[in-house]
Amino acid sequence: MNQPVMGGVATLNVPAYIKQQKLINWVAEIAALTKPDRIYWCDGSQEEYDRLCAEMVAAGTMKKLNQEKRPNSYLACSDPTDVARVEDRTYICSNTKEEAGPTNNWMAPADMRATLNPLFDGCMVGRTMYVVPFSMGPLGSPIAHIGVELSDSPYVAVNMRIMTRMGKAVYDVLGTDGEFVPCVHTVGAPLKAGQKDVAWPCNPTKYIVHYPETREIWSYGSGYGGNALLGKKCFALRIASNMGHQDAAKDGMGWLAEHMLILGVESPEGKKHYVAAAFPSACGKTNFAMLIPPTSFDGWKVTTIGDDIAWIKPGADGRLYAINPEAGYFGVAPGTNEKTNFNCMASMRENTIFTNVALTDDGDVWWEGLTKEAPSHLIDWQGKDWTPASGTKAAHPNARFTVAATQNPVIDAAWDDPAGVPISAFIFGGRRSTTVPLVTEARNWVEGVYMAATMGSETTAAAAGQMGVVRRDPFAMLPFMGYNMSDYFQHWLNLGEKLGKVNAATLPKIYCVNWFRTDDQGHFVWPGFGDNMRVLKWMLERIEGSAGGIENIFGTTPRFGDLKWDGIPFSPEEFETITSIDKDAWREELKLHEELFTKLAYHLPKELTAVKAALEQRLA
Ligand code: O2Y
Ligand code: MN
Repeated sequence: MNQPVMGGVATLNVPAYIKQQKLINWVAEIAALTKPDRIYWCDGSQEEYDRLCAEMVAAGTMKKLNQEKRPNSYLACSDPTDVARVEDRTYICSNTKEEAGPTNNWMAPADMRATLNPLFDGCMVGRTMYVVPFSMGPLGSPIAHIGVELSDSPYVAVNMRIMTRMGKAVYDVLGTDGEFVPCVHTVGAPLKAGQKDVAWPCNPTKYIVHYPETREIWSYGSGYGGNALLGKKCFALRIASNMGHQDAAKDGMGWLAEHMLILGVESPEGKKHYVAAAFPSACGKTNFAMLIPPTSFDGWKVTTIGDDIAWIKPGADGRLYAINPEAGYFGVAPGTNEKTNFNCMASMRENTIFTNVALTDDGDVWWEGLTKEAPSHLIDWQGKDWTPASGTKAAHPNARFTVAATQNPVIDAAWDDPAGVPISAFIFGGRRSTTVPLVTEARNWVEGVYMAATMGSETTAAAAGQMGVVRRDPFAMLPFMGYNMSDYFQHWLNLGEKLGKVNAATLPKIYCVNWFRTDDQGHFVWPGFGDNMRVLKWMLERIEGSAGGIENIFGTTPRFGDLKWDGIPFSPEEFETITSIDKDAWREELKLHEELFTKLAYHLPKELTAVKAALEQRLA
């Protein structure tokens, strides 16, 4: 291969197995801009992973945990200012503001490039640039796509190995002219000659930038999670949602990139369906994806395809086929325990990277909610001594674990199937203490799209005095939309219409759920977790045509007797508390839908305003 001349910085040393000149030229171009001291081409091997982790242990970025208690596992603690996704620094730089829409930050691509160029110039001086090739989805799957991330963070390289199919084999799929999404990431902390590094380099200035037209991602200043692991939210949701929409202009259908878990549910009779479910961030998605049915549901099985993101394409048979583009879970640790998610705890018994949890005196990890009682002494996520009397959280509330999907004891047999799995239903869930019933089946696709478009969640953090305010989060995609939200609604409507014409019988059913209704004292009424199986079973039977329900103003809901109650003392009165429809509350709710629609007025599909008008009529 032709090795382009470098601008007096690191030599490229391209491995012989890389055959694509366009890729090599791009790596050379970014290296010339960012000026790393070294370039390292990741091969994705176990040896490489172990070596990079050992280097991070030596550098103080990670601690190796007690090998007996947590084999091959590490703890990384970030800079206290770099602990979560930065939505206010995230941009969709489409050619026009309208294409990004009113829910996204936007800057004209040329202006953003002019802003970023000086920041990226020399940003990797003193560091190694890791070339990280990855496939989102099973290698070579017709639903999968390839990305290459250039990053100066070894933490990113090892996390990407868990979270994606990362390594040498990706170059075989890429060949001499395959497409890839170029992702450039820097922690934004160049090192001067002789300057000592810090454990978690980052920069107070942060930019997470997407250029949809050229399908590029540029991330500056953060080493954390969704800001830095660019295959996840940046590629698999923002860029991919845009690609799925653009592709509709080519093939008439396009595809969907959704903030959805995918699970399989099988009845004792062996009837199996796959459902995809969208919930806003930190709403128990991983728990639902790994649900263990109550003991009274003997013979029912729930298996996981994915816990966060789904790529969904129409098949020739008119069905929708979904893959999990990821290969691992980057889940929230606090609140996770053997009771809330046994399978998740089992997944992270070994080979796990923990970020921002607390360290126990015997070299294991701890976080709030892991055990009833906290240990008497810990080192907290900021490296300080901690006791229960400290009055602070030992783990950061957004502390994470990174584990391979293959460690999940209930991984679905088809989780890596390049063809994907057929989707029988979509579930949309918000966090609402009032108004929205436990479960409602949409009467048709358009009504389902309306439910998803208007879903909302009450803010749980008392932050900024926002407690209890409903934040609209259409399709749980608000922070992850790669184009105009109203065009996205239209894309869903178009897809449903076209699929319905191929085969109306296999068009997925759409459900709206709410596990979070409270009683007069503000206590949750629905037990949630494994008991959500009762709702899943009803859905499955609705799909099969065997379960009853009653039609109301908003769709079809189960009556008390339509759900299986064995093994739980749940009364019809309690059921009424979480399923009743308060017409006055709904009149207020529809005013809030109107507010949302006013904000999204540009290109808002008229079908949705028609659904709203029909709901208003029924309420009257
Ligand atoms: O804070 C972060 O960077 C992680 S955000 C995240 C991680 C895994 C799955 N979902 C989310 C999310 O915010 O939806
Ligand atoms: Mn998520």
